[in-house]
Amino acid sequence: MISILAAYVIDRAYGGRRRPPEGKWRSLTSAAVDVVVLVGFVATLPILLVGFWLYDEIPYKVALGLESRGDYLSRTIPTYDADQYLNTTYRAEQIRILAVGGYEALYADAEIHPSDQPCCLSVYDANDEEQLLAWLRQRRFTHLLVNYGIVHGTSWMENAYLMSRQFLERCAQVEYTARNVAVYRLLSDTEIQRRALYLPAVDELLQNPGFEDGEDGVPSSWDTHGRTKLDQSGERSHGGQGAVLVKRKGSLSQVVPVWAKEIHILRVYNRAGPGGEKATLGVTWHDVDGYPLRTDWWVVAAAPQWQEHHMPFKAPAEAVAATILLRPHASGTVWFDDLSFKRELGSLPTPDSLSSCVELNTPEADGQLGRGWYEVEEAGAQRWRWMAQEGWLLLGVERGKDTLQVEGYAATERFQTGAATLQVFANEQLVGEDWLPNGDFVLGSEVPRELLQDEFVIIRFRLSDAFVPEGELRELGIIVDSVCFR
Ligand SMILES: [Ca+2]
Repeated sequence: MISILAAYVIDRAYGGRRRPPEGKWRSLTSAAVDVVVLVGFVATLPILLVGFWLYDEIPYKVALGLESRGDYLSRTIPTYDADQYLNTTYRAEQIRILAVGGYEALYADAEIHPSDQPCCLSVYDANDEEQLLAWLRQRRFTHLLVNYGIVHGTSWMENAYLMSRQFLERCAQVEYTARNVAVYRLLSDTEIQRRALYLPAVDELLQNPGFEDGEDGVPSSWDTHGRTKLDQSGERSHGGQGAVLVKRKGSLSQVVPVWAKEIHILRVYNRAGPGGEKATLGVTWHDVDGYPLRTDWWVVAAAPQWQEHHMPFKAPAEAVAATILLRPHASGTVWFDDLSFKRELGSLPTPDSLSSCVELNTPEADGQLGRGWYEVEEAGAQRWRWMAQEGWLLLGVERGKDTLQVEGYAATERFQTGAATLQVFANEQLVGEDWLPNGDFVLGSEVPRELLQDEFVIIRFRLSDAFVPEGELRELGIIVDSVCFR
């Protein structure tokens, strides 16, 4: 065990930014230490093997070459990955970090100060935005490194104005989150002023979402392009009096404020007008300068009756606004009514609470499930949960696991065509499409690394078909038992 501890001490002492002593003494002491460690290892190998799984905090795997130093540090030090993010994103002299709730100074290149040391305790005295910004700017802090694992258990930190949602939403930008640690960049005065123009006080981000206001065939708050018509007779609407008919090559759009990196849900009611079959819904994300970052497209069916569609979108980092666009897909005309665009989660990401493996036949899965799932059902010892034709969920991302495994049961004989395919999307990118067998199935899809950068990913399933069992009103797709990263 002594040798393990020796390796541990050596790694800590020589591992970070500190350099080992130079010259002859370095090589002599190093060689001596190596010999001692080697002899120690051989002597204690049996004990080592017995205690293999008991001492996760001690870097025996590193010493044995089973784990890289980076992986070991990342696993054992909560703020290590955040430090690496800062080290690779900024030059050390560019930034100055205030650490809230514990930190490891050794692994950050830039200057870092703990907020609970005498130097910085007075940051907790500030009770308003002006005082707090003045304090931070006077000391040239540019970033906050927050270890929520500690902050959430320390009421005087958690309740401080510095950690309030109000302050962080108005004056800081989340740049990085993982493992309950977040990095915030403090905004400049100009950025704060511009953000204040965007931040809404209401849940619903769209203006006039049910097309109840407008005149002369034009809905207020919406930009109309090409051929669109507001019908206020109440005879064509889904709710209230107004609905809009969008014809071929026409479109409706509106710019709304959004929260970077958060999930937003677009709800749309649509039905086919003359010649209409499908509708295209687009969300274009913009940064603070109005520059378009990306457009996410959805194509949904348009039936003769009104149909409700729910679509999750994840805002990119840097996004402050989005343009919502509605139009018929390809040709024909489509009616739209009763839209809604809201953010789904709270303001702060909740990284550690999302599991990378969800067992859907338990009620505990509810916290990660979006739309499209029914309640858990039970008969004897059996428990199961049906998905409708489409369903989505949030799945935590786990380092080194990029295969998405879906297990479930399909009764393909119940489908009209006797067969069905399942499409799997990760953050709206198609990552898998398979024919389902009749009976139990296990499907695996590789998820590209670039989709696994955040603490969670949106997984959406779409079936090519669904069925309504006799005597039931529910539309059923498949039973999903588990969705896991492996
Ligand atoms: Ca309406």
